Amino acid sequence: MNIFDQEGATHGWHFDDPALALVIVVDAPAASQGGVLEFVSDCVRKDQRGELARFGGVTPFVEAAQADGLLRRKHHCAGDAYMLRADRCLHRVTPVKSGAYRAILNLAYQLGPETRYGDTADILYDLGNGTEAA
Ligand SMILES: O=C(O)CCC(=O)C(=O)O
Repeated sequence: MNIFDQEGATHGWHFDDPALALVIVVDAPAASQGGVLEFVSDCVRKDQRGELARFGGVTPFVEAAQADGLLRRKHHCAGDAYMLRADRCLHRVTPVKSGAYRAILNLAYQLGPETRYGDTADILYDLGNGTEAA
């Protein structure tokens, strides 16, 4: 369960280690208060992890995705749920503003017996600055 209850709280751009994320939104602020899901949408066609190095990091990759019309934004309300191919699809939740509260439950599913763990979610767990994805 992830709770954003402080100004600036964010996931930062990352991949998940498990392939699928079923996210149930427990509470969410208005879109104007942040907490909006952003993702690069061609993850079904290709695994974006491999693309990051070619682009030289997260920022140029996201800028290129935006230029190609692949950057999507989706605001969710309390009671919404969505499923994301989270291991192949770069995504983030935008920072929440002061006084905003967002809580989600992420049910994570693997697709196979082998698990590869990375470090792109470090910002989420306060393990790094999260500016680069591996
Ligand atoms: O809060 C969300 O909608 C996304 C959750 C997420 O990115 C994660 O748990 O890895």
